[in-house]
Order: sequence, then C-alpha cells, then structure tokens
Amino acid sequence: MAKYSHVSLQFAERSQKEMRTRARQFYRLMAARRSVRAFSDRAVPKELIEDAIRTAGTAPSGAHRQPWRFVAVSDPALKRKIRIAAEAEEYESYHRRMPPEWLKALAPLGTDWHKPYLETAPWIVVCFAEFYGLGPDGKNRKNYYVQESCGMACGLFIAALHHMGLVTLTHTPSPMRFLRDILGRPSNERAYVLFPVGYPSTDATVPDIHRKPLCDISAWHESA
Ligand code: IYR
Repeated sequence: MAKYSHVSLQFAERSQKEMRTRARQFYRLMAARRSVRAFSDRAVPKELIEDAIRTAGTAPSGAHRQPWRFVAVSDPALKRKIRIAAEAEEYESYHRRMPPEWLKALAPLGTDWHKPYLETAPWIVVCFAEFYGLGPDGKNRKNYYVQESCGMACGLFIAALHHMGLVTLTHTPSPMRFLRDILGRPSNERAYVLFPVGYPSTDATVPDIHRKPLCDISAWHESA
C-alpha cells in the first residue's frame, strides 16, 4: 500500500498561564461528570447526538481503521424492544450468571435487573465494535486494537455529552448479542457498550462515591 501524503499539523502554541488555566478548567469540568441512572423523557435534538458521535470518531485507532459504529435510537418501539431484551438478559445475570463475589461488589451501587431508563431516555446509543471490515476487494480485512480503539472512542463520546450538558450511563447488558439482532447490524459488528443519553430526571440522585486521588492513580520517575 502507498504511504499517506502528509499535511502540516494544526498546532496552536499556548502560553504557560493559559495552559495551566485550561488544564484546571477541563479537569474541573470532567470531575463533575457522573454516571446517571434516573433519566427525564425530555427530548434531545438529534444534532447534539450527531456531534457527540462526531467527537467519538476523533479517537485514535489501530492502523486508523476507526473500527466503531455508533447506532442511535430514539424510536420508542425499538427502545422498548431493547429494554425487554436487556432486562431478560440482566434477570438471568443477576439471578443465575453473576457469581456471589460480583453481586457483592455491585451491592453498594444498588443496581438490579430493572432497566427503565432504556425506555425513558430519549436516546439509546450503542457502540458496535467492528472486528473486521470489508476490504476494497470485498474480502474480510482484520482490524487491530479494536477493544482499545472503541474504549477511547466511547471515552470521548462520554466527555462530549458531559461537555454539552447531557448525561449518560455506560450500560453493558451481558451478553449483548440481542442488540445486533434488534438493530439489524452485520455479523462483523459486536455490541461494545450501550449508552442511554438525555437529561437527568429532576429528582435524580447519584451515589456518594469519590474518585481516587492523584497519588493513588499515578507513579512518577522524574528528571533530577
Ligand atoms: N451489567 C449489569 C451489571 C453491572 C455490572 C457492573 I461491573 C457495574 O458497574 C454496574 C452494573 C447492569 O447494568 O446492571
């Protein structure tokens, strides 16, 4: 394959002061993000979801294959189908599949198999991972670092939603095969994460939990 031609990098040099301010501001913004399980049914314009997906699509990816497909659903009949199928899987998981240790780890969060937000939230967005793509010759073409690439894209998606003033939840009903069937996705795609997206309900609460401080999430080897 021929090499890509190159263009100049668009890079805006900033003053130290401005960098410091922006670093703090962005951290403060992201520190205020919470996973939300209580949604309002208030409508959210499609344009906002489109921009969040555009932002997700700016993530780095293995060999630049961009192995993600974000499927956005606002159709109430489809959301209902997804809720019914997700709750059936979750019921099995909570009652039979999750080992006691896992249930114990989740107990403080108070989650269970009921997923009403899958119908209440105005949008459900499912990130599908493309484990292979179709090459120019119509043959399967393997993708690389698919999990990592999709993880980074989903992280940016979450950040974009938070930045624009919406809330979401990373929901991974397990197994997620039903999503490919309900949403009619091809066999090279596998559901990776499901996001209900919208406004929080007016009485939404979140668990009083705290993030690890810097000293617990970093280690340093500095120049002398
Ligand atoms: N997917 C299930 C269980 C669940 C698992 C983990 I790990 C969580 O942090 C939260 C929930 C559910 O959505 O209820």
